[in-house]
Amino acid sequence: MTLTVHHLQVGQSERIVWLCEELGIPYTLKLHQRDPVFSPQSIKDLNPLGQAPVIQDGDLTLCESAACVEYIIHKHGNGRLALPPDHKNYADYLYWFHFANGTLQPAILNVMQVSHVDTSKTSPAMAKLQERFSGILAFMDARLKESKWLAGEEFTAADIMPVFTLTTMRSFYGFDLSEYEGILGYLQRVIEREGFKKARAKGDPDMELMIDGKPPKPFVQKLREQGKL
Ligand SMILES: N[C@@H](CCC(=O)N[C@@H](CS)C(=O)NCC(=O)O)C(=O)O
Repeated sequence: MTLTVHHLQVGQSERIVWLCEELGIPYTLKLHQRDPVFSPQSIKDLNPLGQAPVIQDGDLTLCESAACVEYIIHKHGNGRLALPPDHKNYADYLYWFHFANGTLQPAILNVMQVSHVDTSKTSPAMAKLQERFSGILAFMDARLKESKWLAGEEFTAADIMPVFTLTTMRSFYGFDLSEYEGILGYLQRVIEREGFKKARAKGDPDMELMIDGKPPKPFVQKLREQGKL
């Protein structure tokens, strides 16, 4: 069976490319470009919800980042990059793995979506959502000051899940990370990994790393400069 990973460039499917490179498993990578902001027809043909990641393995087509990560780890990676139930950091692994799409990514999506409606950005609702998101970043920051990787001393899939939100997502909603030294040190450790470098070279060779404190240039601004929007 050949594993195929569909990656919508500048998007959260970067996690799956990165996972495959960290595991060193064979896979076919199919790149898709945004049209100009949302998914192209090629992704809609694979996923009725029109979102990436999508993986294919024989007759199977599977979506959702966390499902794809678990599937690949257990079907193709002999369980590597997951911690087993008898590992002392098993609960940490589960917590941080699910924190990424259960808490971190929804929180910034809330801020981003409300900011589109509340253009003054000063309403009590907006202030509350911002405060909540800052609290989440501070919580991660504290963890990453005491621990090299999110689940402990070992790099795991719990690290592959949240990095999109801390980096690439900031080109869609530009939050500042300057005050979070723990997170910035962590992102530096991430980009030094061979698996990460290989994934970036294959999946998004033209995209900047977005690991600085200050937010990167907005994705829509780049599209405007390229005359695509
Ligand atoms: N919870 C889903 C979210 C997937 C998702 O929102 N993907 C974005 C990429 S960042 C997408 O496909 N956007 C294009 C669109 O919605 O048209 C997952 O983790 O797989």
